[in-house]
Amino acid sequence: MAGNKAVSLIGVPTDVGAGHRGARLGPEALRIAGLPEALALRGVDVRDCGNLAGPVNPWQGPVDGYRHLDQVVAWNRALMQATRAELEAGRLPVMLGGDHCLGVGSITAVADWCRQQGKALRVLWLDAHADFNTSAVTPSGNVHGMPVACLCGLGPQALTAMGQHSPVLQAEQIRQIGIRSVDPEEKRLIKQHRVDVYDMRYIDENGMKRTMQAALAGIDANTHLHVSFDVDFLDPQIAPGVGTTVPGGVNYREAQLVMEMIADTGQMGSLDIVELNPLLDDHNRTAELAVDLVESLFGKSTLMRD
Ligand code: 6HN
Ligand code: MN
Ligand code: MN
Ligand code: MN
Repeated sequence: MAGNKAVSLIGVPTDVGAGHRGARLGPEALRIAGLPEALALRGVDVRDCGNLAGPVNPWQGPVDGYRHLDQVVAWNRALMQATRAELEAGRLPVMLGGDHCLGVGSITAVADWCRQQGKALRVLWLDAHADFNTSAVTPSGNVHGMPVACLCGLGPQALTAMGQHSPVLQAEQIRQIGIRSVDPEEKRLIKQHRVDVYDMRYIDENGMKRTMQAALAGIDANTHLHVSFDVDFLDPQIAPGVGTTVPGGVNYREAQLVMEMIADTGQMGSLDIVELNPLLDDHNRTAELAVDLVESLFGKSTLMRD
């Protein structure tokens, strides 16, 4: 059970990959919302590693289809090293973002570690967006729209080959849930690479229980489950504190069920919490909601079962 594991919080205060500034404040907002205390109350041994250091956001336009690529690479390198160190120490890394470009560094470290341990890796990508753009097709140049493509080997070498193996992931290791905003060329790439996408239409038609049963199928005791939780997965009415809100998202009860069903597998080995932008939030309520959901990920059930 993930709840018995020792957890390390790794703050990564950057928004170099985003189109709005403010996600750099995410780690502090999550701490102030009580994340360390909430995990400790669940019996988790929590170590807060503090925040990583990295380059400032130059706030410039795209160059060759990427905004701030050098800075994105620097932050991801630092995160990859920190994540690897916590995994090697036998701890479950929880990355406090920061924008979603950071998924490259955290998941590259996790994938290397899984290979070394002979573990299977499954990535759950909880997001309104598919994050599968490339420099050729991106509408924005923002690298937070590209991490899944990078992990599948599409992107600049500095991001696709950070770890010991490239591509880092095969598309069949990924399940995307909550998707409702995909750019036209991005959609073509997702289909071409056969990424397993449970979009909002699928969730509406099948319900969240069946969606999660499908997304979690095949996970066994040898599976390391990495959860990459982009807060814009949630409906903006309950989670306004993100730069890229998309209406029609996952509601509170659905989100709780997602987290509870992940907890029930007992296989979560690493977690990203990304895209929280406190400057756009309402009195930190999105951060508090994220903490509430993370409690469920670590076994706090709203049911009478426990
Ligand atoms: N995120 N598809 C849009 C883009 O600019 O590439 C939005 C990406 C949002 C990324 O929220 O992590
Ligand atoms: Mn994302
Ligand atoms: Mn998103
Ligand atoms: Mn709570």
